[in-house]
Amino acid sequence: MDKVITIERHFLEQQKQHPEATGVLTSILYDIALAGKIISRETTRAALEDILGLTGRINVQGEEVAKLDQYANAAIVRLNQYTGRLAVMASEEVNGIIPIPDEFAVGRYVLLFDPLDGSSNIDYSVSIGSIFSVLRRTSPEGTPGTEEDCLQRGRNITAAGYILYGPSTMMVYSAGNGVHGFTLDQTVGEFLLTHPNIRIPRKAKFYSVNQGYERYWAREIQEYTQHLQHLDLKLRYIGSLVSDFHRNLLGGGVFYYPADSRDPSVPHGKLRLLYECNPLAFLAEHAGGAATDGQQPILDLVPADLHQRTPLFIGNKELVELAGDYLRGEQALGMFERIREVTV
Ligand code: P6P
Repeated sequence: MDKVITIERHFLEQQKQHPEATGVLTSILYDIALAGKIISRETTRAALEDILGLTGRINVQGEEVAKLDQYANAAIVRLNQYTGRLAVMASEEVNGIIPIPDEFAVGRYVLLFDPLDGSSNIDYSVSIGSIFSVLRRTSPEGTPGTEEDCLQRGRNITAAGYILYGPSTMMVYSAGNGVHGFTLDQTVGEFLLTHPNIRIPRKAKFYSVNQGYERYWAREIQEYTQHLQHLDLKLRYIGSLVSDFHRNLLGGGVFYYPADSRDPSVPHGKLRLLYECNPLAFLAEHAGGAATDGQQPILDLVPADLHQRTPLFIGNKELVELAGDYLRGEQALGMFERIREVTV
């Protein structure tokens, strides 16, 4: 029988590799894992407790807020605001920054999160997920955290990950030393290490994109997609980013949500830089993959707004780079020599 390693034990082992570590980041990651267990319990019971469905509210993204969205957001805020570990938080569900209430001490870290991504799938029992990233504050210690603390390049991320609420609940994270996956054992309430040192397989199996929007894409992306089809990749698209990313992380493939002309008010694609693209790009790069906006690495983008959107190409490094080749006009349909070795 393999060693049984809980996520807490793993956090501590990772911390030991940083002699200067004070244990604060470890505690933040533990609090996020605890929030994940609580949210997992609620997503499982949602239909039974009539908290399925919508609140009637519209969030800052102009999207209908599901009751579980609201619950997940509140759970993460409540579990983190009083600990004295954070200077400020920001959420995909909240318009501005989430300051630490005056009655609590202010800490050195910033927590950015999408409390329940893919929530439109909740009513259809499709897997959904929470996504997070942790960064060091840039504003002076002891002062209230600021929006600038949140508007940092993804390259500054200290740790990031997601909790996937699917057939099993999994937490996948990286603190910059490998990407590691844990599965929740509901009987003991512990996340146990099941996927150590995840690396994106070099041989791609899947491509993931909403082809229902194909007519709204740039011609280069239409050709890129035909190229992927010629490589006999399977189309797998759940419409829940965490699930689509997780499958490609483990099985090998590329996910993309390109810019499209569908809605002129949203010209850069639907996904949010801070809450979805940066944390997953951090994981992808630490798993040997890549993530770009089609032109440059996601992690190098300098955010100008808390809810900034960006096109996203993420997963298998060669397939992500191929998208850039098409967008720069360096690749055209039919030139296959560049990535034949990736998929044959
Ligand atoms: P579409 C869910 O709402 C989400 O933000 C991501 O989880 C998912 O990848 C994307 O939107 C799906 O968007 O336009 O294909 O339905």
